[in-house]
Amino acid sequence: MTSPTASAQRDPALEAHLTEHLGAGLFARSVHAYASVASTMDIAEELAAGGLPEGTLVWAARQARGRGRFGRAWESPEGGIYLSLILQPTRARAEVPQLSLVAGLSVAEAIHDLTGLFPRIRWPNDLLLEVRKVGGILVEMASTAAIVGIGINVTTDPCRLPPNATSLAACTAAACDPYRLTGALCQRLQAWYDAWTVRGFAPLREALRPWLAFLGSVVRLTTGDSVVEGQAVDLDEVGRLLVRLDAGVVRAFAMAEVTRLR
Ligand code: BT5
Repeated sequence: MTSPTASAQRDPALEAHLTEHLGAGLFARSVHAYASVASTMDIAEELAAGGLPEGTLVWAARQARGRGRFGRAWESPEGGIYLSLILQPTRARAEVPQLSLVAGLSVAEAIHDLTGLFPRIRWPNDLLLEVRKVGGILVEMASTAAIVGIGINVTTDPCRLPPNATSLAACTAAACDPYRLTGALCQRLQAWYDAWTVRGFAPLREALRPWLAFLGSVVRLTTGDSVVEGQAVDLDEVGRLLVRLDAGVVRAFAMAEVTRLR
C-alpha cells in the first residue's frame, strides 16, 4: 500500500500563503499543505511516526476520504479547511480527550474574531451555527503523539454538505478567508493549549461556558446502545457533561451524542 505522504503532493504556493498568516508560533514551524489528500489525519500520523515535531500542521483544501468519529465520513469538498496538528501533550493520557474541547473553543473564538458569528460548541466536538453543523473536531492517539483534526465549512456550498450542515459564508456577509481563519485558529489554539498544558482543564471550563450549546436545555444522550434524557447543567472539572436526570441525580458523561429536546 502506498503511504499517505507518498500519494499526495505538497503545494509550495499554498504553504507560502499559509505561512504568511501563521506568524511565528508553534504551528508555523513545520507546515505541510496540499491541494488534495485522502485524509490529513493519515498524513499527520505518518509524519508523527517519522519524528516530525510537535506543532506540525497538515492542511488540505480538499479531502477524498475525510473522516469523523467512529469511522463516519467527513464531507470535504472545496471551500472548507481541513487540518491536522501533531501535539505531544505532557499531561496525563487520560486528559488527552480534553483536547477536543480545547480545539473547539479555539475554533469558536477564531470564527468569532473573523466574522462576528457566535458559533456554539455541541459537546464534545461539534461547532454549530444555529442548529446546523459548521465544523467538527477529531482527536486520535498515534503511537508518539496526539493528532487533532479540525474541519470547518468556510465558503463551501451547502448543497455539497449533509442536510444538517452549513458553512460560514452561508451565515454571514463578512469575508471568510480560509487562510486568515487558519491563522486566527492556530493563534487561539496555541494560547489555549499552553494554558491547558500548565493549568489543566480549569481555565477551559470557565471559558467554554458561554460557547456551549444546550446548557439548561433538556437533551437526549446516546452512548452506544443506551439512551438517557435529562437537563444539561454544566461541564465538570475534567470536561465531562453533567446532566440532571429525572430523579434529580446529576450524572457525568465522558462520551455521548447529544441532541436538544427542548
Ligand atoms: C466530526 O466527527 O465531527 C469530526 C470531523 C473531523 C474532520 C477533520 S477534517 C481534517 C481532519 N482529517 C480528517 O479526515 N478528519 C479531520 P463526527 O462527530 O463523527 O461527525 C461526523 C458527522 O458529521 C457525519 O456523520 C455527518 O453527519 C456530519 N458531517 C459530515 N461531513 C460534514 C461537514 N463537512 N460539515 C458538517 N457536518 C458534516
